Amino acid sequence: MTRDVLLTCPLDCPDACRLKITVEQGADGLERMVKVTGDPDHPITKGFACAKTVHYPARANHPERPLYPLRRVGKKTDAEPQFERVTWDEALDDIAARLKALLDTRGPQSILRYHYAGTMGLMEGHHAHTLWRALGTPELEETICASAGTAAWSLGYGTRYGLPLHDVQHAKLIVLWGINSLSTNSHLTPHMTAARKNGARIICVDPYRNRTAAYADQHLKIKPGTDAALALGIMRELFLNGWTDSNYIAEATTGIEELREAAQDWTPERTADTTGLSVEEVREFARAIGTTRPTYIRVGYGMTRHEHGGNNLRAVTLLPALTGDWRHKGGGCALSSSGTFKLNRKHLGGAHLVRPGSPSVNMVELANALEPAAGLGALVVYNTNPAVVAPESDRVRAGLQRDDLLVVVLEQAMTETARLADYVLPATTFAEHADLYTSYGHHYLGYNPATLPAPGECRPNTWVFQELGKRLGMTEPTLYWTAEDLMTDLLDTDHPFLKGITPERLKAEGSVPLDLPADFLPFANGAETPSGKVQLSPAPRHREAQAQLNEAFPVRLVTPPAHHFLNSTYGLLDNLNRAEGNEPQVLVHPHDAQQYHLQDSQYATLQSEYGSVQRRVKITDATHPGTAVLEGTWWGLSAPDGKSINTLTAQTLTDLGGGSTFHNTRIRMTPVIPLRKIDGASNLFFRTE
Ligand SMILES: Nc1nc2c(c(=O)[nH]1)N[C@H]1C(S)=C(S)[C@@H](COP(=O)(O)OP(=O)(O)OC[C@H]3O[C@@H](n4cnc5c(=O)[nH]c(N)nc54)[C@H](O)[C@@H]3O)O[C@H]1N2
Ligand SMILES: Nc1nc2c(c(=O)[nH]1)N[C@H]1C(S)=C(S)[C@@H](COP(=O)(O)OP(=O)(O)OC[C@H]3O[C@@H](n4cnc5c(=O)[nH]c(N)nc54)[C@H](O)[C@@H]3O)O[C@H]1N2
Ligand code: SF4
Ligand SMILES: [Mo]
Repeated sequence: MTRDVLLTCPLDCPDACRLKITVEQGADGLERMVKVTGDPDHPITKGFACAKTVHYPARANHPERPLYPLRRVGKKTDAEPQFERVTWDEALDDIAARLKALLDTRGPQSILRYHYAGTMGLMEGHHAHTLWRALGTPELEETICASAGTAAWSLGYGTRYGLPLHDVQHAKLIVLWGINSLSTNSHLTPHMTAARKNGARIICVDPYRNRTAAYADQHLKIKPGTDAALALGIMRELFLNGWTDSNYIAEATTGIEELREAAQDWTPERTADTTGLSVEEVREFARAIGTTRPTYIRVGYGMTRHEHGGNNLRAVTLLPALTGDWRHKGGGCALSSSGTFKLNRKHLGGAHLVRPGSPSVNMVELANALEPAAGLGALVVYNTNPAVVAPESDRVRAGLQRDDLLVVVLEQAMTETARLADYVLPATTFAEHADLYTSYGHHYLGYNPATLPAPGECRPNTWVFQELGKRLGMTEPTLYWTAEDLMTDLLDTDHPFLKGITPERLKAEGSVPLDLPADFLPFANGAETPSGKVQLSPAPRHREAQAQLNEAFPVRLVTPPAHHFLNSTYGLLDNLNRAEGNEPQVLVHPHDAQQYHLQDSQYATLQSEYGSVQRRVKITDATHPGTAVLEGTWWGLSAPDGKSINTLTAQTLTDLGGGSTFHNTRIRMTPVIPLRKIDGASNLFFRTE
């Protein structure tokens, strides 16, 4: 017997799709999900789910999914971890006692919560932090993804607003700048295709020919980390040719003279030299932006994952403030639509409990935080997989393996982080718990009831933290809220964007559009900044990376998302690993292959300042000389050497927002000769030439 249910996708993706999920009753009488597609009636989802989430049932029903609380019995350094099943009471009593001992002897600063956006749910992703804030443990600076972009955007524009997706069809020029949208924002594609039918041209600015570059009419293959130079070069042409909107600049911006001055030295020749583009490409790109209204620029986070990523994004996103595109329906720029969700966040995640001046840890610097000298006694991980996704993986793993550190991991999968835990606590999926969802790509608020029974003894994060809270004597009422309590509080606001959205309506309709003005042109007359204007000062600058390429590390490695993965969420599914080529591959330009003696399909050692990995080489002119690309944060278990690509990446922080710099890594590549291969084993043995 099957039935269909509609639920919002919880994953860290701008599309926040409304999914049509077929559930079937098993022999045990319990319902499970068996098929996922998109809700055909949802205006954004339009009936399709992406190439990855159609496989969600395989991860929800995975034979290795943890279904019961597990306690480590073997050593953390064992190659195959060993756990024993324990009851929830045993696990929670012991964890609570150990946290209590730490609180009493070493204080709250000895305990760190570590999480990210494995679920975007406001309950299980955000409100789950309440216990830790009530206890006064250090704040976690959530910097691994969006913080450089957010900081850069907020300097210029204040709030993150994006235009409604259905307005994109009005654009006559679409620029996809540092975003592989066909993979990472796939529900934008129908709107771009509609615009193209209306005569729009599509240009992609990216260091390599990804799916999006292939879809675009033109690909500008920029050198990584040089976007500010390109944007300043375009600005110079805009000023010189009178392609600026002087009314908009006068009425809606401040700081124009400073920006004009910053741009004035960026001649097409200098811009071309810095960015690796031709003079002609620079001129033509500037002309296209300067003379096409409306121009819609969709920026991704790619350009922010560099040392000067904040300046890069700031420079690019200020272009529509010069052309006045913000006044044209379908024009302007989009990074995220998060700011549109004007919820009452006063109590979300215990925000009201944060103590002024409380210590904080930047999540990018986890490797440092796990050093014994940093004083942590316990790490509680949920909604993230740091053994794979955080920089300097070798040190992160060594830290997680410390015998004197209590590591508790709440998980839906036996990730490499879970495999290093003292306790693995089985977590529910989005179909098994109630939650609310905003979106960073559109304007619909979503609600999912708990729809399927939790398999085994899986529990929501908030349930686990409430149980720990009780054992620790915590009386903070918001800690014990249900998703419904939270929803009622979040919707307790008079903001016009939320007019008419009540908990009852959200529960009845499941996905509800915000009440935005029919013509939503959020920056047409200024911005939500201290001056009320779009702030062009301080003018963005181009700066060379400190981690400059040199003889020892002559190649820049970029590690963007893979089409069939969602960060590391689907890394356990063999079919999706196969769809990505079975194992991670490094894309190398023929010129570099020749220079470093690499052969197609053979292995190379990739060495950075922080570690080394071995990867199969794919020679392709998709990238350019001096830039190598490796798509996807694969599980180390799927790599020939068992290591994550983040073995190579640095904890270096961005210029603005203290963000991650995953696309900034300098490496050298040397060939490897396989000594012996054991069939079926994940470890191959290699000798480096
Ligand atoms: N299929 C899929 N979808 C995803 C994800 C996934 O893993 N897989 N992850 C989700 C998450 S968490 C996020 S944050 C988003 C991220 O989605 P995006 O914003 O698309 O991803 P980025 O890593 O920011 O990289 C985007 C592009 O920027 C390019 N890039 C790198 N450096 C530079 C540069 O200096 N300048 C320019 N112009 N481009 C550069 C990369 O080559 C890449 O093609 O996607 C979400 N959606
Ligand atoms: N080299 C390199 N590294 C990167 C990136 C890159 O582009 N290159 N991208 C970075 C970016 S943008 C991001 S956002 C991070 C993302 O990295 P992560 O935050 O680690 O995201 P995922 O890898 O998707 O892992 C999320 C985990 O949360 C778990 N989870 C999901 N829902 C729940 C729940 O309800 N409860 C519990 N307890 N667990 C749940 C999932 O099972 C999954 O294992 O990776 C970063 N790392
Ligand atoms: S991962 Fe993104 S595109 Fe895929 S179903 Fe979820 S929200 Fe939609
Ligand atoms: Mo992200």
